[in-house]
Amino acid sequence: MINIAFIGNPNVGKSALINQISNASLKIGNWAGVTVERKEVFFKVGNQDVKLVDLPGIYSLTANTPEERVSRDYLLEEQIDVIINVIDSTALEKNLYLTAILKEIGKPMLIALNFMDDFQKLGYSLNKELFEKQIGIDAVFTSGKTGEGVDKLMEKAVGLAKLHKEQTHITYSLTFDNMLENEINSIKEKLLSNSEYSEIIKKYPIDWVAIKTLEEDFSFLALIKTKYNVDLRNISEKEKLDIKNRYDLEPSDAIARARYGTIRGIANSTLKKGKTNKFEFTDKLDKILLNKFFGALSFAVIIYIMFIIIFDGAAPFIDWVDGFFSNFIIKYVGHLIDGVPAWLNSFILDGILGSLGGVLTFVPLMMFIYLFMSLLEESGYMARVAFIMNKAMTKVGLSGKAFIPMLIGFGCTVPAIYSTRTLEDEKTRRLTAAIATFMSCGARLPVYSMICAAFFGKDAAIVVVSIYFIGVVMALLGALFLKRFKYFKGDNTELLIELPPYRLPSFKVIWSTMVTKTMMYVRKATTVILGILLIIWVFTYFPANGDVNNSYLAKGAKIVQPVFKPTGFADRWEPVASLVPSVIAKETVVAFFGQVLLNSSEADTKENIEYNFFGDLKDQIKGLGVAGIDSVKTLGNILKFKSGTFEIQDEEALDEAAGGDIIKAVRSLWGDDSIGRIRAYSFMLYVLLVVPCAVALAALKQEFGWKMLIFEVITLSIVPYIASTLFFNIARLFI
Ligand SMILES: Nc1nc2c(ncn2[C@@H]2O[C@H](COP(=O)(O)OP(=O)(O)OP(=O)(O)O)[C@@H](O)[C@H]2O)c(=O)[nH]1
Ligand SMILES: [Mg+2]
Repeated sequence: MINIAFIGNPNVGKSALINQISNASLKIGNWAGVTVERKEVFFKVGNQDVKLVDLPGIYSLTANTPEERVSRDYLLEEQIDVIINVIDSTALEKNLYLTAILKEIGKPMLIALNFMDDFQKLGYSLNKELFEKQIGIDAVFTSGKTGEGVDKLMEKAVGLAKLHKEQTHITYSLTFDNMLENEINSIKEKLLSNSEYSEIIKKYPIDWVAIKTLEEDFSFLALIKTKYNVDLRNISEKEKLDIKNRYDLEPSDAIARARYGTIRGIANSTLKKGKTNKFEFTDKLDKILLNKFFGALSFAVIIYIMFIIIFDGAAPFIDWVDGFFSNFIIKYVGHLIDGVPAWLNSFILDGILGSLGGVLTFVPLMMFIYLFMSLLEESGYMARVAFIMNKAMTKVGLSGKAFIPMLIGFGCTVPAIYSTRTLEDEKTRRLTAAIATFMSCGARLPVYSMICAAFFGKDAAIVVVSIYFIGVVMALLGALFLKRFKYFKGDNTELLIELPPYRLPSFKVIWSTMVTKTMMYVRKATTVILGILLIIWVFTYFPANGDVNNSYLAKGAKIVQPVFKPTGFADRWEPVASLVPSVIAKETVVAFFGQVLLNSSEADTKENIEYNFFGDLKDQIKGLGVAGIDSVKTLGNILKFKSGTFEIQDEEALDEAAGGDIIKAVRSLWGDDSIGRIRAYSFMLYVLLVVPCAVALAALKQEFGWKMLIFEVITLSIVPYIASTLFFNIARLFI
């Protein structure tokens, strides 16, 4: 097995390259800090097994944030056969600084000159032979977008690994000036002459150790102290003094300057830039999108359009899947198993198919969300959002950078929690993770969609947006509040964020991101969620043989029901019961309603059903086509500033609609209640603010420990209760 580590500055396409090489689906995005943890991909080059290791982007090996520490620790501590140093070839000079540092750690190394497509488009050219000679490392032009060059890159990497198989370190010529080199050599002699140091220089390349003592690299020296019980701090006193006297600079600055000098020399003699300015288009667009006034306005418009397209675009497909399940699959499976015992009939139709139908109905919605998240991420707008939100975020004691995890939270809370690793300060990270749970995650959206379609008809989109908005407001208020506590009050860091150039997202990337994430949703639906719901089914079927209202679950829920009464949604036991499985995954709420409320209602009308399998199949396919056309048609609504989400206006239309079974069933909860809408809204509010799913809790525990986990579970049990109760009791005064 050959171990290949991908190292480079943030946003240079490390993850994209690995995806191209191995068909993996690592997360990529056009901003700095997408990858925050180590990811390994196993692959074969010819018949050679290789391990590709994706790491967070870094600018140097001085680690300030947890994500940077991941890369640094991996580089220093793990057995790496080859480093592939990925470089944005359109920003060569800036990227080579890290290359210079990487040479010091003495591992076989290759350079991937990535972004070759942009490089060519901009009319740049590089004298590659001379470049390789001067830097002392082989380079291969690659593109993480088209995949060009990746085969050659891998071939070379494997060759290089085999060539240096037996060596622990290789020595590159480090091109500092004579004076610095002499000082480094003098420290090296000391390291060699004393046996106390022999273990250290066996593990770490001697050049690296010498340079680190000069630079007074705190974390490295501390590491040596704990690992070998050797204090290297004083070994280079004389040399440091010499350097200070000679350059009038701190040794670390003198070394940095020397590295820059060498790099500039290499870039000047080998690279020719084209006439076009890389940032021309970006600068123009940013004049509007980052403008003080238009920036916020365009952000609002973009988010608005995004939501409209998500809801309206997905609605016809949701209807179709719903109909496909109830009018086709359940119908024919029911027909097929006609005559089996009643409990088995219920197990298959309600337990399995009812639950699956419930979650899978919302697959189209998920696809649309993932599509838009990926567009936001790939275009380069994500980093801008941090910039635009900076002012608002500063008011609550955070920087705009903390808004990125929050925005990621709209997709899923789990990556949102991990992405706080890009923030410098531990307390700020805690605070950001704590409030990111208020950002409504994708799994909650089906719950709102279902409830809104059932109770809010035409106003569905605006109602859902209001829920999201409340989530954001709660997050900001939460920050204001939590900041008072020492546990959460971090340093108020300045916004230091790199704005990447805007890029036209590649269709392939967007598509495959959407497919990968949708498949993950489907897998979750057909495994974990289905499993939970089968257990739930047992409790809904027994002991009353299918009479849900007298089932164990109903009895249990009725016991706690009074506690939830003030929230308004607990006049029915079903919503209360649905909260139990939702702790594991939020999607279970919809599946639960599908299972409990639908509950083989067709049983008694069976005689009148006509069975014509191929005819029905044809209708279903036709229906899908119609859904596609309807979905495209909704695009017109954006221009008209009008939303037509789930346009089911009256009972009659509802009955005529092809699908809508689940929605109809949910309607039966409070459809006739004059304050039904308030109850429904209160329920959504509760789902928004309640404790996140089990996976997110595990992530919180892993990143921040038990204390944080307990804190979150307690507050997120109290907050939604209070919010729903307040809302319900105030809102009903106005009805
Ligand atoms: N045009 C073009 N775009 C690329 C290329 N390689 C990557 N990209 C895009 O550049 C952006 C950054 O790619 P990532 O793979 O996420 O970068 P990374 O180096 O892993 O970034 P971090 O994980 O943040 O350190 C994404 O939007 C990619 O689609 C390339 O060769 N050409
Ligand atoms: Mg990455």
